[in-house]
Amino acid sequence: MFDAFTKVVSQADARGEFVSTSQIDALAAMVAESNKRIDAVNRITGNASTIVANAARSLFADQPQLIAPGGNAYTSRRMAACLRDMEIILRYVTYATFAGDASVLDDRCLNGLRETYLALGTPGASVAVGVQKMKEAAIAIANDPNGITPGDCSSLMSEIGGYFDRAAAAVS
Ligand code: PEB
Repeated sequence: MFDAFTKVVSQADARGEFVSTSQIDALAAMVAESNKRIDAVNRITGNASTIVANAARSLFADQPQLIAPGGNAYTSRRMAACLRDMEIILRYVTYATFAGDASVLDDRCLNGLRETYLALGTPGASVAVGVQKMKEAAIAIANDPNGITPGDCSSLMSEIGGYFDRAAAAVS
């Protein structure tokens, strides 16, 4: 598990080189913008249950077969497992956002997830739709200019979107 700094160190060490000035500049820029990152993590974390519940409601409205008898989210036990999975994925996206690096998401959440869903008979493509719905909601909340010092968060939002896309791609 890396963050943006340890990733650069690990890559430099693998080449036997010092950290380059361009890498230092990039990390310095990340530090300069770090309040945005922390605010985004805070907002997504504070709204996690709303993000999960609304995304799940919308997924089941679009794909009612999931909650019909025989569906993979039918029975309270499976519904609970489904909501829990969405929350886990969202939680790892917040970790990756905080760290500025996807490796925690990859190593601890997405690695083997496709195979797990295949073995369970859980439709990965539907999980991916749920993840995309969480992405829209999370970015709308994190990027809301109200109640916060306004600034340009476009590159951070595309970074966060990329973590959701990575999760969706890993299961679909
Ligand atoms: C991954 N999900 C499930 C299981 C595991 C995961 C390991 C099997 C064990 C269990 O049931 O608890 N666990 C989860 C995860 C990590 C982890 C992401 C990462 C660290 O440790 N069903 C649907 C929807 C979807 C869904 C499409 C969006 O119809 C999910 C939610 N996951 C779902 C369901 C089960 C499950 C298990 C329903 C239970 C399946 C079953 O028991 O038949």
